[in-house]
Amino acid sequence: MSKPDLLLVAGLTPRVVEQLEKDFTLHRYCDAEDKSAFLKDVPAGIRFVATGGSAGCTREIIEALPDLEIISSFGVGYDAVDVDAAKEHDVRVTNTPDVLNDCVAEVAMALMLALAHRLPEADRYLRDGRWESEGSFPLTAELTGRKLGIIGLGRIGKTIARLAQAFQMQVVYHGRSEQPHQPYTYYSDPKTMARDVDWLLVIAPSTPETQGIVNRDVLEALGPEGRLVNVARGDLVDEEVLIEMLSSGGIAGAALDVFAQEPHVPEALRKLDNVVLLPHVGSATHKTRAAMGDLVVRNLRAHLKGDPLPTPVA
Ligand code: 8YV
Repeated sequence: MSKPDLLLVAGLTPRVVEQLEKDFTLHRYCDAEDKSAFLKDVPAGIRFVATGGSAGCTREIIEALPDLEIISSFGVGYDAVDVDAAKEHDVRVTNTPDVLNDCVAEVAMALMLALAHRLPEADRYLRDGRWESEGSFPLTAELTGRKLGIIGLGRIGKTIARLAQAFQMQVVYHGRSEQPHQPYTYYSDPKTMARDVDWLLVIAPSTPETQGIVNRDVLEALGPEGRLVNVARGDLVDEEVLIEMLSSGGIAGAALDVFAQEPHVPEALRKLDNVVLLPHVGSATHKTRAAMGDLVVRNLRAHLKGDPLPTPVA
């Protein structure tokens, strides 16, 4: 029996591709130079799409595949999938939640530690021979006893909160609504929370409601002693205002894993000393990426067999 056709919208890991090839015939939209021409030429009757990262699974793609049944997306955030178009056409969408919680939470803590103790700068100081020529590195700050405000107390947010508590940080949060049975104080307004915390950490999904949530008002409320961490999506923070505030001392620093126009990171941000910048590596360990990839495949195979989907999006 011939294998069903699958459109590969994003270039996924070799491990995922290898597994998919066992059950599907892959059509590599991700590698096509002329995307529209490629879409016109794909075989009729494609029911499966695999995608991920920032590669958009757009309305154009969804509507070009009238028999499409499922989009399996690599990553917990599925903002690059046009979910409205999928819904309209009865296409199911899956993502890869939970398996990345610990990894992203570790990276969030690593970013906070790196920024507080100025670790990348201290490393450069030593390598540049300045310890020998200029003496001790300047004194820094620590996390212990500080107050952390989390925007987005979802699965990853809760994991970060638990790690932060181990550092004796006081955790508070903002989200769409107050969650019952959480030990952390809830703020309905991000600006009020920003005023009250030392660290503001963003780990909410990118939706029309959260885009630009960290705006000038919130950053001004965070203030000259406050630090921002973003491990969610670049579009939750007004990047231009952030650069302005970091440059003028309006806030003390920022640690960022995500940016507005990835992989482009503004030169003005790269020049600053009071930032720690990572190339979107929150989930980028062998173990976590393998688990995420396996979930992409499990969702597609479940759909193929008519079994319940392991991780459909709400
Ligand atoms: C990945 C992510 O880096 O899960 C997410 O939403 O942003 C990250 O884990 C992303 O999916 C890239 O493939």
